[in-house]
Amino acid sequence: MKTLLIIDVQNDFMPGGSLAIPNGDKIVSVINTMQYKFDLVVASQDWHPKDHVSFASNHSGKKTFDEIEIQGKPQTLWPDHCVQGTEGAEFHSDLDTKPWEAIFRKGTDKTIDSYSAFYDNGHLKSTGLAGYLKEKGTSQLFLCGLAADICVYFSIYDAFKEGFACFYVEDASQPLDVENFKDLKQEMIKLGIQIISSEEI
Ligand code: VGL
Ligand code: ZN
Repeated sequence: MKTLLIIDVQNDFMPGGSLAIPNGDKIVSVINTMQYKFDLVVASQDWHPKDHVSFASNHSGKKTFDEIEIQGKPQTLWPDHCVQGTEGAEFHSDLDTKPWEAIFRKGTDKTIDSYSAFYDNGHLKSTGLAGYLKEKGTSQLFLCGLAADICVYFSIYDAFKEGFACFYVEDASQPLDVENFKDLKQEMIKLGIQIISSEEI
């Protein structure tokens, strides 16, 4: 059974947003078309409280994109983004959410960041997504969205570890940092994750 998992296609990650991904808006129409080819469609939504630990604004003397340590783990400090209840946290207004069966929110705990839609960055708590997908009978999991080198990458990695056959849909995703993503893509290929285009589905 084929499931599509759409990662964080939200206003703050769009050009003009607080944590803009270059060409982030280009994937919206691709997703709108391809999602009807799946048996099940689910999405994740980055959903932070205002006082979230990943925001540079909550660390005096630090600026955005600084690296700090939190509970012994490296943490990039981001601009405020996807704050619960704000316009920036909403999905892109052209995105067709009708076929989505469920939305999994992440990053809701102010003390830890959560790039993956499955687990927080410390792998301490599960969102329940892996269990949900398994109970629904997912065998093949297709992932897309924003940002390819951050939340999509970490979600794919966890999905692979959970035993799903994973496919990365390249034209339905965009990275924050193209150079960084080149290496991550090679890692994905080594793991056995298939890189495909939406037309191949
Ligand atoms: C993301 C950085 C911080 C993402 C979320 O969706 O890729 N990146 N929070
Ligand atoms: Zn975030």
